Amino acid sequence: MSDVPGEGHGGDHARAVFARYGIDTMWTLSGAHVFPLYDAAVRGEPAMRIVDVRHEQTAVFGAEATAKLTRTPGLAVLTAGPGVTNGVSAIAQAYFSGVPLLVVGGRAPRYRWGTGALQELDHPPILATITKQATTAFTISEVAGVLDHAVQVAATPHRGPVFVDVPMDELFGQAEVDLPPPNTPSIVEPDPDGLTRIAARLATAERPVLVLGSDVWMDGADDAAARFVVESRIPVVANGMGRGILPRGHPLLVNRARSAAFQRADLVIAAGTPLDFRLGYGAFPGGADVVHLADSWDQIAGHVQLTAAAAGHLTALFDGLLAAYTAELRRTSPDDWAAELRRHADAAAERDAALLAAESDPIHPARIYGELVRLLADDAVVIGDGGDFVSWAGKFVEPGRPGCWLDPGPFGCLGAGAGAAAAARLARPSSQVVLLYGDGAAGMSLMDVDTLVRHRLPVVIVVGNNGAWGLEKHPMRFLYGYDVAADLRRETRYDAIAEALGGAGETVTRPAEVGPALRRAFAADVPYLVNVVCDPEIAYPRSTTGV
Ligand SMILES: Cc1ncc(C[n+]2csc(CCOP(=O)(O)OP(=O)(O)O)c2C)c(N)n1
Ligand SMILES: [Mg+2]
Repeated sequence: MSDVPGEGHGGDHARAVFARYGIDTMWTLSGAHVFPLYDAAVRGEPAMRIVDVRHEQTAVFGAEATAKLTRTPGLAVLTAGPGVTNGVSAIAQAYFSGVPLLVVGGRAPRYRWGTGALQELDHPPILATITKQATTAFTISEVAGVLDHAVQVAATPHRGPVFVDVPMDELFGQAEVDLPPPNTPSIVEPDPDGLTRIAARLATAERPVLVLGSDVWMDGADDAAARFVVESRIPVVANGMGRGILPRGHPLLVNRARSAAFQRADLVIAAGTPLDFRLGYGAFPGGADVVHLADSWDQIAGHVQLTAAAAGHLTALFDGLLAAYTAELRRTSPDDWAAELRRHADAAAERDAALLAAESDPIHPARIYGELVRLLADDAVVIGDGGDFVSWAGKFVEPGRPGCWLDPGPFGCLGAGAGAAAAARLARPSSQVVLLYGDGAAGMSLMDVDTLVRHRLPVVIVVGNNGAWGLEKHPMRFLYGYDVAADLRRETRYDAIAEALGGAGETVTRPAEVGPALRRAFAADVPYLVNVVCDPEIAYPRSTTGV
């Protein structure tokens, strides 16, 4: 693909930018305002893949998951007005999760602006607070340059979504335009003195814990992080896309001993994750010192008294920290501490064994995971979209590799499931893809099983059907002694919906049926939904409410 789109409409110019950054998939739902982008996608050489969905949120969630799985910016094309506003929650989700995303919006024609054209809405002010940049390319001659810059902004740490809309008349127009010269992204090297100070503190720590978060994966630092852990022998708690950097079964992976780790630690190094509600806001019960490592300075926590912080390219950061630590005279050995946490983690796993094999009727949600985890290959992609049902997954499913776990991140928006599942099947054609839906969450994107069917994207879908918005029902009961607006129907046949849309599935009501049903789902060559009717009275034992 040439860097010179030359003569063409605005869609051709945009496509030249997409090609420059390896963006080969367009997530969209049709609207006349954006037709030139489709025209360029299908006429280009090679043609771009267009994934047309049933709701714009699925387009953006699909683009977000593409970016998470491939570490290439995702692309969603949304038609003007309601197309863009339907994408807003998913754009916010990508913003909170630091995911590079280019959202191109249609826009009412420039020559009619202010006269009441269909869907005439000024989008950038709506998007301003949930994007790194939201702007309009007002003329066709600006399209390539504005988009090129926007992709670079999205992909520069700390990553995030960007939005560009183009007036319809300009997008349909013709012009001869060159792309701006390619720009080599600058890499922010961490400050070596800062790393030396952190290494010195680590050398005196008796009970250090390292937290690996999503940005470690997104910044391509998963290998460097694993090297650092293996050499330093520090126990690890992983969250978000940091899960799998230490594969399941690794002796230093102590997610199952998380409470003990944070209660007893004297030093917590949090890498590539905000010190938010998921990490007790950075105030650990045992009063641990806290070191924050991030991909850029603007991510370093301002609300925590940090012992030290470092920011920059996370691979350079882990490698630099390892070199500095190796040069230190170690005054403590982390091995006894790691062994202590290992014992906690193993004891937790033993305690879980009974739950995972529970024969109770109605089905305990943990039983579903008891059956599922033994069927998962190392490279299986697991997607969580729901409340309690997905919290159980977080406890029981340990990925075998990095880049295989998709959760909503700190924005916690239900509804990403179908888009994420489609993206996962496309990004990992030969891997198992499992979508875990709460029955409530399922209602937000189940219609996009149609998209999975039309695009021939077989995935395994498991609905934890407790007939409730469980994660809200139980806390409301706890607070008020009753609950309201929290009930759904366990009789609802989510599998029949999948079937009606061209997929397949079955309903399971007995514990012994779960395993065989999952095996049939993995063997199917269409999207296959296993609707597991489970116990509404079981609440996930939660230690944090997120507020
Ligand atoms: C878009 C959106 N709306 C509402 C919520 C609030 N919320 C969080 S969890 C939850 C319940 C989810 O129910 P379900 O998917 O059935 O999972 P369960 O907790 O029952 O296992 C709700 C409503 C949210 N996070 N996102
Ligand atoms: Mg539910």
